[in-house]
Amino acid sequence: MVVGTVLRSHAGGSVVHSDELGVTLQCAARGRLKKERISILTGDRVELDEIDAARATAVISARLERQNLLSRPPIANVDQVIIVQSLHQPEWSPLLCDRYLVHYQLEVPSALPILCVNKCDIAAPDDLTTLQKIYEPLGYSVIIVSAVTGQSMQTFVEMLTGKVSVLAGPSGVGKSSLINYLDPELQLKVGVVDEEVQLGRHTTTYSELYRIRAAVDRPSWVADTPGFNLSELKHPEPYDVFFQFPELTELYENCRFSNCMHLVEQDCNVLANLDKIAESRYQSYRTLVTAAQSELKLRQETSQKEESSVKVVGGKNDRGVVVPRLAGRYRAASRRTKKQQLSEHTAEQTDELEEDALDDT
Ligand SMILES: Nc1nc2c(ncn2[C@@H]2O[C@H](COP(=O)(O)OP(=O)(O)O)[C@@H](O)[C@H]2O)c(=O)[nH]1
Ligand SMILES: [Mg+2]
Ligand SMILES: [Zn+2]
Repeated sequence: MVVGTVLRSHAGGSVVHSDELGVTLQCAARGRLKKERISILTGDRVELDEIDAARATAVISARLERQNLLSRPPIANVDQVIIVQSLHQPEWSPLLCDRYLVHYQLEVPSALPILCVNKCDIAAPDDLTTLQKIYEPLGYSVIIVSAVTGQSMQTFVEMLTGKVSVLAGPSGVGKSSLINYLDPELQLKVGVVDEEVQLGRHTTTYSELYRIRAAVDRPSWVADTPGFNLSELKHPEPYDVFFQFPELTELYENCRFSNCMHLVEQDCNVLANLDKIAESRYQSYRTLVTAAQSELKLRQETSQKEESSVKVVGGKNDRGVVVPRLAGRYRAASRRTKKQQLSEHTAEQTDELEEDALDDT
């Protein structure tokens, strides 16, 4: 049985590379796979049949189990995510960097992302050191490179060797340039706005694995991704945000309240140790967890609204008929609603009182 890695995939078929045979083949998926709705995506490991070496074609007969799957763009079996940043052009944003870290830690929990700071040719060495001092003690590898001067590119290649890596990060930080540096023949488009609709093969709008020729001893693959804005990402659950901050998770066990979110709570061990946490990191945590909380609240409110927009009448045990509820202005407020409104009002007052009590201490 020959197994290969899908380098790119679209409706017309997939391009699959087999390390064993040392060939890249144009492949169609067996009809059965389509019928069973088994998708074939970039990064998938697949079994090959009917290999025709002369015509460089084969048939995909099965998809192996996925280790993980990135959501945007869809790429399967990612060994590591490299978060590319720059200090200038575009300006460094600690919040954006931390948001990327949270996102990809949740998507690929098996390996901490690597932080790659590109464009070191236009950054002050002191500023780069500051970044290293923030992130390295937290367990992240920080690599400082330049796709223009080639600084530390050999170390970069070593980090990619033998792995499937994905470069992620905001538009303009030099992801495509880094891949081009590794293999100038690829000629990925650089300096274009990713959001623009682009046609053609080597653009970042759909995902493709590229072989890193500079890594000679073991097959190594890298994928480019389009940049995205903070607003485009779905917020994770508040606790999920928290658990992506290693410097906070080592402190929470000594917080007084088990549901402490480490924002305003009394006897919070995180707040008591703020001097040991980088200010920008705690700020990122605050911003991200607060956004996650409000989004959660909004979601809960919306789902309640959806649920209550219909009701079941006439009979029990699924025999009833689902009918839309009348809009508010067509019906009188029930006694229950009135009572609820009253108790909500009181609850708000209690919240305010509690907040006042916290302020006082
Ligand atoms: N000074 C400097 N400019 C770079 C470097 N890498 C890329 N650039 C420039 O940054 C711009 C965006 O690069 P690109 O690779 O398209 O970024 P991407 O959107 O992350 O793929 C282009 O104009 C590149 O020439 C670098 O290391 N130093
Ligand atoms: Mg690009
Ligand atoms: Zn706490």
